[in-house]
Amino acid sequence: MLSCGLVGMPLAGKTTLFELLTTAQGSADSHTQLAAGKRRTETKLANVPDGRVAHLSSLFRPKKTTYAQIAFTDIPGLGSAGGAGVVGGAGAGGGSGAGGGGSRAGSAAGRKANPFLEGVREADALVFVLRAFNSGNPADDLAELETELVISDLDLAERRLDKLASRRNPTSEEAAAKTAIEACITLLSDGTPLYRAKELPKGLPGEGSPAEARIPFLTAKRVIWVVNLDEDGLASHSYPGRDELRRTAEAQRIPLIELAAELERQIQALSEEEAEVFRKEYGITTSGLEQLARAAYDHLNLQSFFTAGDDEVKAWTVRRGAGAREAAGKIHTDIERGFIRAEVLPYETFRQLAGTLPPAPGNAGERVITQAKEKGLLRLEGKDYPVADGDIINFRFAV
Ligand SMILES: Nc1nc2c(ncn2[C@@H]2O[C@H](COP(=O)(O)OP(=O)(O)OP(=O)(O)O)[C@@H](O)[C@H]2O)c(=O)[nH]1
Ligand SMILES: [Mg+2]
Repeated sequence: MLSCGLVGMPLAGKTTLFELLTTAQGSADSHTQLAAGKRRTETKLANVPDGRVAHLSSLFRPKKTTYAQIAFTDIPGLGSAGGAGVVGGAGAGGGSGAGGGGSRAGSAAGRKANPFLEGVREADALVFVLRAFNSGNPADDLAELETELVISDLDLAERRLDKLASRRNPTSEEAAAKTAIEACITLLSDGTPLYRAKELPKGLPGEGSPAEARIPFLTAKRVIWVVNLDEDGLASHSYPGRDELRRTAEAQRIPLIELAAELERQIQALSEEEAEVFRKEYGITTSGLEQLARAAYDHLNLQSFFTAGDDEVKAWTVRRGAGAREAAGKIHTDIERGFIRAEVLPYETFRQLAGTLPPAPGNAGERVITQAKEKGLLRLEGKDYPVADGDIINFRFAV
């Protein structure tokens, strides 16, 4: 499952956004008071909103409907409130704000004990929460956040470099890695987080390398920028440095989302009718969760395919470019191993067909599939068929 870590300066609205993303509309605890300055790392799952799943479910009327999920983690602890200088300095990890962690002379121990870096490390993607309310300037938050992560990566790069430099007879991979790490250090020393570089230096131990050879750079993770606005900012579409931030985001292909977490959270607690009125008033057409989920899927090259039947309608997540057999493996290794064929119907075709069907008894979803079969629209695909976003798939397999 895709995991996204929320990071930001103190009081940027991380916890507010976290609650917004992970609390279903109208649910009982949507009024819970935020624990101010909460330092604990917390993870909760959110359903990825998808109108296609809802539609399929309304026709198949299955016993169970399962949306794709994203795990969001509220990662506190960056900056003065949660432990100043979490990276670098001797007090790495503890910081006075954390409430007396004892002495941490050895920086290695500090690194281990640092919940902020630990949280960042575990996330697939990072959501930078940048404060634009109360006269905050998101660009300042961004700069501070990036500096912290860059310092941590520099430290990591230098340690790896030392290790490699001590090799007597380096392999060609090790020699290439050394050059690549040096290039990373040049970028990082310049203050450039690796996700902002046009491409990563060639030669870094990648997917094919053993886990211990890979270098878990924090700034190489995919990043999404969220500018957290107040009502006025949302209404006027303005905040300090907006034009430049948007230009940068576009040039570097970084998803930029502007939302008002606190306002959306208040709206979330209302009844659906009331909420609709307020959303209209503020021009909120897409919820924060939907915006973030879309950006994350896009940015991480992920897509959804569906399985649909009497028992369950379910959205599955698979990387773009994955073949049918790999997609089958998401469901069960048996289906992957015994893969014979995939019966594929794109959701769009399903939707159009469903629109032409007169009412009749029986499972409406199944009737659409039968129609598609009769019209020759249901395709039979082999194991290498590249799955497309929105494919409704029935796998034929034998074990
Ligand atoms: N006006 C406005 N206030 C907000 C917004 N988001 C959060 N706040 C307020 O800002 C304060 C801090 O919000 P939190 O969500 O606790 O911020 P945080 O980043 O989790 O803070 P720490 O965990 O203490 O670093 C709270 O009083 C929120 O109500 C927003 O979009 N607009
Ligand atoms: Mg918080």
